Amino acid sequence: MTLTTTTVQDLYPTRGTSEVMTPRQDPVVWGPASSPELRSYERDGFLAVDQLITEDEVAVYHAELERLISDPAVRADERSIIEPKSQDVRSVFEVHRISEVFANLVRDERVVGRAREILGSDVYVHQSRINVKPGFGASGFYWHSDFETWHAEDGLPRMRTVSVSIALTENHDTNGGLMIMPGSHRTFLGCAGATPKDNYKKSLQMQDAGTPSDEALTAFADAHGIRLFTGRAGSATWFDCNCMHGSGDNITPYPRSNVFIVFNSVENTALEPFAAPVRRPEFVGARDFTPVR
Ligand code: 6CS
Ligand code: FE
Repeated sequence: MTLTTTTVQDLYPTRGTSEVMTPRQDPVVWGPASSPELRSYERDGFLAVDQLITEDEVAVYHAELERLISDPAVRADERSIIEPKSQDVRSVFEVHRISEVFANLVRDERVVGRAREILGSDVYVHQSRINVKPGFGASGFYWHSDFETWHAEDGLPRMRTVSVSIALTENHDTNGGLMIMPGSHRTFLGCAGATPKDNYKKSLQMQDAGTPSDEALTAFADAHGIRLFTGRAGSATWFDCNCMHGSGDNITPYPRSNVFIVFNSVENTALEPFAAPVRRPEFVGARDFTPVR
């Protein structure tokens, strides 16, 4: 019997000795871009939706977020990331599995239907999280491409992954909103610097490995500009896994809470990390590829 180890080609090298830019080798919309929305998503790498869920629904999901973050068992769970300074809960991962309320949101046709349309296949949840981003100093996320991490550390081979961030509180232009560089999704920025072991423990608070250089960020910003997303609770931003994005600190009294769901195509399931010594835990990078039904 011959054992064949199929070595998968790494189309997007990253975390070597120096930064390397690779043109995107994957479609953005994996099916016919048959609507103005899909065409603008394909062009920009994102789609802003004024109201994805109603105010009443926001109240349900916001109440569930509050319930989760005030549950001592959730707070003590490894799925919860705590703000270093204030000791507030910053994020809770895998909410689609620990909360029936958020599991329903994932299955909602307005959510999973759009993900299937963009990815052109059945989808499963690679990651979900609630981000509380409380006021009075919650820190943001420095510039990064999610796919760079999901490729390097979770082993996603192709750019066939889409995220949706649904606002559960008002996203003002002052309270640390999501910023994306429009069109940046068409270039993969391979970052310099190897991934330390257990990197996720640090990176979920403040990313280090996988951080672009000032020169690369300047080139991207000069070429693409920067768009800040604001919107009322219930609004949403769909964005491609390879968008260069980040968010600022929130020093206002107004929390910027959202629920963030990452859909991956069932044709693009996680392999072994392409540039990390070990896999991340399943609550950050799913290994259950059951399609969302
Ligand atoms: O490492 C990750 O998977 C997470 N980190 C950030 C800053 N964005 C994407 C994802 O939630
Ligand atoms: Fe991100």
